[in-house]
Amino acid sequence: MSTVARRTWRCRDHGLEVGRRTLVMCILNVTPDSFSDGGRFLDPGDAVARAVHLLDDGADILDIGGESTRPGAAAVSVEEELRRVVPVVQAMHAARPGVVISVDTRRAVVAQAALDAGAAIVNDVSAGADPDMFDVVGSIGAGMVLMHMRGAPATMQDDPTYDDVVADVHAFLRERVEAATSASIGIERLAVDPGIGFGKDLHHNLALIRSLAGFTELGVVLAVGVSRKRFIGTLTGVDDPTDRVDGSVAAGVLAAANGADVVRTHDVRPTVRALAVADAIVREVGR
Ligand code: HH2
Repeated sequence: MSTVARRTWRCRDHGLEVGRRTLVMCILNVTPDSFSDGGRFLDPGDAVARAVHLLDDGADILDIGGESTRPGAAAVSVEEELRRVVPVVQAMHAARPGVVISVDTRRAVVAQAALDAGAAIVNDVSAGADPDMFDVVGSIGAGMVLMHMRGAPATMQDDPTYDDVVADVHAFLRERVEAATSASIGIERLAVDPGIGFGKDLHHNLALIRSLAGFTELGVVLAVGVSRKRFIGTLTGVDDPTDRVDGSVAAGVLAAANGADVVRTHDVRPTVRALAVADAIVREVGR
């Protein structure tokens, strides 16, 4: 029997129901260098066509990013990040006004511009490190994802070590939730994410996915991104990220079974179908 509490994730004027079934956040990287879809959607027209396709496959949230955070990724200027992201948010908001758009950024300036263009969620892999970020999110009532990352993308995979990865990530996320709520972001607007692959080795990633249920105690939405990541390649022996769909779906399903409310993915159709089955078994509901 399901023990997942149903509640509403408030993101501007959207109320996303979580707990009944697992929500799917689809990934649209408008970057030249993202590890699996870089360079494919740089043209805004191509990006919008891709987004429409992902949404038609059943995604609940569209996550648009203009900076790759893969290990060793090159830095991007603010101007370039704005130039990549804002036109796509604008075009998608115009094409599908009801769609919940998330912007994957660490910069408050980019978050503000994306929110002005119609985004409703800020997905911040640095969990609000930019001193202006909480003000930007709080003043407009946006949703926010606070993700754990060890160090910076350029160096985060250089031999990451923890005393106890699950306890360390949990303590960090608790502190960031407290910082966000102290900065006047309502708890009903927050999500946390353990940041799979962000300064973690294979065993860290597996321990975190195995222990997700403990993060639900933070009392906010729990999001997880496993899609096509390196640990899937390590476990399956598949080098090409676009060929890691089945391993990604397996990890996404187990994340959901272990308590994730939102699964972030490049491969919407297989993920939605797999979660329909998983949710029916674990939560006794259909999509
Ligand atoms: N992973 C990536 C980027 N953003 N956000 C959250 N909340 N959780 C994640 O696990 C996460 C994230 C990295 O994946 P991707 O966007 O596909 O690659 P890149 O950073 O190279 O653009």
